[in-house]
Amino acid sequence: MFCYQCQEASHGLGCEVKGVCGKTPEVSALQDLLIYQLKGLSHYTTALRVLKIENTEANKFITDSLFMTITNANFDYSRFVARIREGFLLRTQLKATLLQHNVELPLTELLSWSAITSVEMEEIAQYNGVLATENEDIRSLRELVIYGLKGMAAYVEHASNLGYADNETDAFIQRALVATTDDNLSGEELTALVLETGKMGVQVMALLDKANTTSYGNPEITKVNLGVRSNPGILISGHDLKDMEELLRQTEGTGVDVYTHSEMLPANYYPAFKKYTHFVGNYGGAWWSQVTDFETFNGVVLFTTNCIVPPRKSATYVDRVYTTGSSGFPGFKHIAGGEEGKPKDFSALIKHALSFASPTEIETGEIIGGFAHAQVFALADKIVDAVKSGAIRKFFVMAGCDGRMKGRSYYTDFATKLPKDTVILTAGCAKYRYNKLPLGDIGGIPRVLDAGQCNDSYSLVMIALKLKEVFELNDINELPIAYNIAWYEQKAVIVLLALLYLGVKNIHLGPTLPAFLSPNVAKVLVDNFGIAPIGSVDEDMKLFLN
Ligand code: FSO
Ligand code: SF4
Repeated sequence: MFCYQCQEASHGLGCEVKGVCGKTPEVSALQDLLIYQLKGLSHYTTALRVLKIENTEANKFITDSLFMTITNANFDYSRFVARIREGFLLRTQLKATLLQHNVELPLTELLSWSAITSVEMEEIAQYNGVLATENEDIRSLRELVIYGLKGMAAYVEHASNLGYADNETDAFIQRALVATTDDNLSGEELTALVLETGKMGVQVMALLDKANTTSYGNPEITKVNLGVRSNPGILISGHDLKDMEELLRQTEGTGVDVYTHSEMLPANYYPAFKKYTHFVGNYGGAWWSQVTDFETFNGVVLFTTNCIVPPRKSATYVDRVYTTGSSGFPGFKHIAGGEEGKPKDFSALIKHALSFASPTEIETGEIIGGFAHAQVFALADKIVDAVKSGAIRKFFVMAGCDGRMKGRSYYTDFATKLPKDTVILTAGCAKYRYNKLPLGDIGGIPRVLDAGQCNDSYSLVMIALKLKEVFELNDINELPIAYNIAWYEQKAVIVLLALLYLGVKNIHLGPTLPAFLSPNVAKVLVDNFGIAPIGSVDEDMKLFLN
């Protein structure tokens, strides 16, 4: 196997024996093959699009499959085998439709390979993974695009679950997948595609923002309870708000309480969810703390997306964990999607939850959040006054992901050492490094403003653009905002590409730079965008404050 798509890539180079994330070489091979298959399918869908034929089944297959290969989303070998088989059927169907219009694509290996058994699949995968592209710069650019597409696909799926779809995104994703198979594209052309991916990332995040806020209202300032009650509970993790809604609906009146974990915390900020009295609050920390949080939670857990950590051998919670959507893990029970237009059925999970005791309390108190764009715009006068009076000297965007790496204590130390006249703008699970610290407020404005999930980084951009307008600046980079972003997986890649597309410069990226950036590609990012790795807390603090 070879995989270098996330921040945990072994030795900062790539995982070759087994994923640091727990991905087996076999699953890694099937993920590679699925991506290879998606590239082939995209040749067909792109050719069909020229004929003005849109295949919604193929569009969904491609985005959902990309999502399945995101780090920590799906470890279930059998689900990938089934998917690839489904892909073959789809390919036959797409090919036949093209033929009906007298179009036949040349049957290259990419468009004609087949595999019946899983062993054959693994064999074919050996020659079609990341390393199949020999030139390391071309490989780096191709993978940068593909990882951006994976992140984008996750957001597309969430939006589409709420009934918001746009064919332009599908067309782009598929065109870009085709481009990664084109040996005639130069480094410059692929670099342009990277930026175009960022542009589409902005569009997709805007669409998801619209889907979330139209469906559930604008996030508002909220004190989220961290303690527990005495009923049995369900802990919901991941990012899918439609699943959140369905779970709250179906648990109402059953005597089961609902708590959020990790990236589902921002669900607490939405008006539509607040009306449920059995929605208690948040339990535990960032994704990687699940190995202890799920033990003490005592109840049933539902993963709607990544990040799943393979349970330790001693884990006692395996039989009470469920997955849905693109997520999966062998040994966890999977709840498939409802038929078109019908809600998912969570009744088995709810019944299961009733057989458990209440969660063990691991902390008490509250955290505050809900500072997405509409809420911050409502406070704009106050914030602008604070900047003008000098009460707020600088904002620090510290969005992105958390992770298990020891070096991530940098972010806790950085937040702690920031001067009292600075404010942190955050989104994504990176916030767990400092969101429970007593960092205080500036004239009633909390020093940590949490906009929501990683995709709500879009809100942070909206806030920056609003401030630019208020202060009548020409360039977003003239604002007193520094970017010190933590990344982990491919959703952070699309967020980063979106920021680059919007012209944000001098982003510091940590805890380490991506292994998939070749020295030359990294140089392009450094030279054109001022991207830099993090240093020591004290050095960086000095740099940012000057
Ligand atoms: Fe975190 Fe995981 Fe949201 Fe990611 S829970 S790491 S960038 O999936 O998507 O922030
Ligand atoms: Fe390694 Fe990350 Fe790939 Fe997992 S997703 S195999 S940790 S690079």
